[in-house]
Amino acid sequence: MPDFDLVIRNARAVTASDLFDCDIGVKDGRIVQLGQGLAAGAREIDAAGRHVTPGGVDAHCHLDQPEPPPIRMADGFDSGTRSAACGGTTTVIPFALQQKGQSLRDAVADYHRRADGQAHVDYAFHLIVSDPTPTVLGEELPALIREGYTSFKIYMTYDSLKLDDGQILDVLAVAREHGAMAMVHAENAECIEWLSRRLEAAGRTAPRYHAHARPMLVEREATHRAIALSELVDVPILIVHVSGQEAVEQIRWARAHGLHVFAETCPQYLFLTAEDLGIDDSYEGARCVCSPPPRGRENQQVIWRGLADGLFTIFSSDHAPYRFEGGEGKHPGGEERPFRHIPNGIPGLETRMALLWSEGVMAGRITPNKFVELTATNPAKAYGLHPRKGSLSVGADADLVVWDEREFVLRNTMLHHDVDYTPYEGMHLSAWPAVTLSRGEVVWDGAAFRGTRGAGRFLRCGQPTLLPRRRG
Ligand code: DUC
Ligand code: ZN
Ligand code: ZN
Repeated sequence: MPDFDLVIRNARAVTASDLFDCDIGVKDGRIVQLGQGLAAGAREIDAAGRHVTPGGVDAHCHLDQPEPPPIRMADGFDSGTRSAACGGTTTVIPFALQQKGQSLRDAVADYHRRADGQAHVDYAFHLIVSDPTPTVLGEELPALIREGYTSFKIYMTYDSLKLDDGQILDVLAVAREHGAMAMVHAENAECIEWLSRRLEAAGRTAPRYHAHARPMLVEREATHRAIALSELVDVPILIVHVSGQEAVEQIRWARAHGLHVFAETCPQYLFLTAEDLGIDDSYEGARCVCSPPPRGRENQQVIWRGLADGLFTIFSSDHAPYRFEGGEGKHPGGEERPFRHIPNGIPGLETRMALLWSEGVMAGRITPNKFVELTATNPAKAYGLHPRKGSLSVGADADLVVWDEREFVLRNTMLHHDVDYTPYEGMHLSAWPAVTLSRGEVVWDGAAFRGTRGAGRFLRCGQPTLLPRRRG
């Protein structure tokens, strides 16, 4: 009987702190030994000097969220987690979204129905709290936190989701009392509404005006306000999808004042600019309509610097998948619509890891350790999944990526989502996963998807471990 179900030989193992050569022994889906010259495994993969990292934890993605007809998200848990696996992501944390008037418990039950038996890799849920009634604040949210839904997103914009400042304070107080992580979408709703109406009145409705309706000022103001609200309640927050300089400055200010403000950014703020929404009134730019919008090119350097120097805690995709063609996505009802009515979001689950390994690690902008920290270890810690997830260590789940460092041109035809485009079409990349393992099983072999629908398990999250525990 072999000692291991699987041995990965000759790995250049990368963790958030170390880089070392070893064999990795796997049994019953977990890493059970790291060492040199391990005994035989029932299966063996020769990594021959290749980097091996923990599988990615994509802590911000939207799958199968209900939308007002005719809009429909292109990816559910089947295609979304298939594409995650092929891109080296082995844990996803999408959102269970509470509609206004809906109980939070019903929202969670609905998302479980959507995910049950569909996923190829493991998944947890963040909550989206859009209706913080006394029952939600006093009963449902505390109970759900205890049951393993330990993070929730709050929106400062979008009419159907946004909370006012008093509601945000109420929700943050629950996060403080019960040890949850509050994620904040920081954009000023009133400013966006005012600007959008003026743009529309002037006939400026092409996709590129989406960026004019959401300038960096609206993100800066809301980021500042979110920081102040969290300071008032004395609770950590995590600002999601930070897009550029002005929000970064607010977060640096908060950190310098000793506040526990964490930050996430996404590939669109490294690789897209406002020009991708269009330089004229063409509708092509609808593909890249997302919020906050991509900014001017100089902001890309600001985001790279923040990734390298520790300003950012997490690198997520904010995968929000809508097809460009047809009437269910970027052309609602089959038509070109004013920017306000274009569904917000771009696909990115499958490309997140390779974009950062290729343009971050291989291009010398960040270390391999920083890559692991941003894409796997920190998201697992922030959302209470560490060290089972996001870790290449004895006892962790054998969620691993063996990297293939070779040049190629990215095409949407290579991807496994159900979206008909990638915003990164034609990019020259120099890395892609050669193998992805989910709990020791090959789900991507470098050429084909090898997963099994339903093999992905639901994960209950513990308390965030990015900070030391509070006493009492
Ligand atoms: N912005 C969000 O806040 N969520 C989904 C996609 C987007 O662009
Ligand atoms: Zn958001
Ligand atoms: Zn989002």
